[in-house]
Amino acid sequence: MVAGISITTGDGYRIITLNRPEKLNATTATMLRALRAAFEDAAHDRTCRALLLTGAGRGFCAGQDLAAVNTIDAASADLGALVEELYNPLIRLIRTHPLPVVCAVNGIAAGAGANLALACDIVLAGRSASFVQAFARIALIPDAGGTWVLPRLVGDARARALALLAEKISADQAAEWGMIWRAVADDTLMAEAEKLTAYLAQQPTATLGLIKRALLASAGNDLDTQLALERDLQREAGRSGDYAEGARAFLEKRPPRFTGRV
Ligand code: LHQ
Repeated sequence: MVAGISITTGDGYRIITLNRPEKLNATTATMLRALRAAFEDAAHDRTCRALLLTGAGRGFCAGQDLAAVNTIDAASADLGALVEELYNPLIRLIRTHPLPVVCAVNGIAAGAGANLALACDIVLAGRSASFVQAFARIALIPDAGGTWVLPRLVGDARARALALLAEKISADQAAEWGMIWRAVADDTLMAEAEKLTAYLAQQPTATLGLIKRALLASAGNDLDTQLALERDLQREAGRSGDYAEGARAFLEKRPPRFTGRV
């Protein structure tokens, strides 16, 4: 374990666990730096083809550790600097990460903890987990990408109510609204999340990275720009050994053996 996170390795994937359970994995600067290093390191490991993010204990992440920020002299505390240094690079890194990132939300995901989960590619949550945009309760605005991702996931009306009321919603409600991929039984969460991550690790992961790029760009592109991007990325995908293997395996009626390289 390093600085509040732990990393374990599976067959072709890594599990990154927020590991400060006594504080519901509330994030400190050292933890956020370690988290960023873990994502960066995985991007450079050719044997790692998928990532799983989860939390230890009864919570996923309660957001920023409020005891670690200056609440006594709020006027002199620059929370913008904290966001810029610790959260923004991490959210950018996950969204642009070349590997698929699964998140297993094992309990409460609050504030920046909720938005950290929502930055991941495929989010599963245990039925007893919940999500709360807790920021307004302490007179802050949703950060860690919350104001960007929420309206895109659940639509403007729900995003507004979630952010302004700071009401907790259940995993089932989050799944019903399309905020997350699926809510599953608590006792099967980790097994299901790991199975999904192991599956992704055997897929054409370089192409999955291109899919992530296209989806991210679509948020700011008009149709013509997006069609041009699809053309360029499809050209890249079509030159990969994995495409040749995928098409060959289909024609030979056998399962493909992907390498995850372009
Ligand atoms: C905590 C925290 C926490 C410290 C639980 N900090 N200790 C903010 C500022 C700066 C710049 C960047 O951006 C941000 C972004 C943000 O994330 S702001 C939003 C921060 N998060 C929150 O406001 C949530 C605060 N936590 C809660 O409302 C509750 O703890 C929830 C609803 C998450 C869980 O409630 P319970 O299940 O009743 O657990 P608990 O409250 O008893 O918490 C367990 C322990 O964890 C407790 O410590 P203790 O020593 O008393 O046992 C809490 O103090 C501690 N903890 N969240 N964010």
